[in-house]
Amino acid sequence: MSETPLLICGAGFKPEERDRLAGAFPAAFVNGPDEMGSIENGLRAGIKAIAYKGHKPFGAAEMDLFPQLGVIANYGVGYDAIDVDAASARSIAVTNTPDVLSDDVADIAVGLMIAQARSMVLGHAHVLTGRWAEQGEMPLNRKLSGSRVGIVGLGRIGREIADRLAAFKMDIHYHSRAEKETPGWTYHADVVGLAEAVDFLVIALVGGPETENYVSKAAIDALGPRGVVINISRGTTVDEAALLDALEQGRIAGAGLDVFLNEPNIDKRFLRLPNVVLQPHQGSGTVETRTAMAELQLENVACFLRGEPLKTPVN
Ligand code: 8YV
Repeated sequence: MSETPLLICGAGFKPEERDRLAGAFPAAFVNGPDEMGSIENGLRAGIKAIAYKGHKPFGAAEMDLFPQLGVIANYGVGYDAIDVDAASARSIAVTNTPDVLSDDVADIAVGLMIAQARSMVLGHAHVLTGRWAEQGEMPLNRKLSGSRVGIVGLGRIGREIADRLAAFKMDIHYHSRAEKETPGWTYHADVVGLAEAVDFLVIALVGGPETENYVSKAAIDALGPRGVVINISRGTTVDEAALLDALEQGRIAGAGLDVFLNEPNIDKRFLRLPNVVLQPHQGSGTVETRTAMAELQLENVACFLRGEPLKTPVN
């Protein structure tokens, strides 16, 4: 093994996550793929594994900087920032951190639905500003239990969301590439048909070019004036401009969003909307889950550097 086989890449790593990786293997650090070009040649030549955290593009040009690179271990289930085809073409393995975060992301999706439907952010302000004492009850809001929900993408996270909402006695509809074994749930072959049939549309897709604007303007229009969009996947999966137009014009009832285009510098139009609940991409952001994600990432790095099979390969 060369002296420094590991590159830790990502300004978002917490100090303890960085220390843990660097404690396991001699490591260098950069803030993002855009800084890889400035790593000194000798160091670059020895890098065999990269632990990556972030959403900045990591493509072929960056991979080619490291002649011995064999694995990119991503911190996160979504690896849309990494050009996996380019990695495969170079025999570089890519790993991710599935399963360990599904509960938390599903919890946030349900939390956003309840917060949006029950006006919990407005309710909080009603208490804090003294309006409750001065003006009395806040305006009535809307029942969530028993309503109709459509899940776009019934993968690991989508299914966790659906299971939770089934306990809310909701009528579960879904769209995915193929119909699944889901007794009592209704499959829709297209998203517009799904949106037409439900009031809450929850997006649980993978990111990347194949799902860009998957929830289109037509789907948002089909949702109608009682419709609420919940997105815990990636900002790219919905036509964000069409969503903003519909929210501003009251053509849908609202949205609960954990993900956006251009995070964290999101479109300022979101900040002026009264009918949204917004979160700073914190779906997996609990101490327990982030610890498990960091552990799985490290395990993948360790397996690779020790010549053992990878835990969670994606290519
Ligand atoms: C991020 C996520 O990984 O797992 C995913 O795909 O979106 C998140 O958990 C997290 O924000 C770290 O970048």
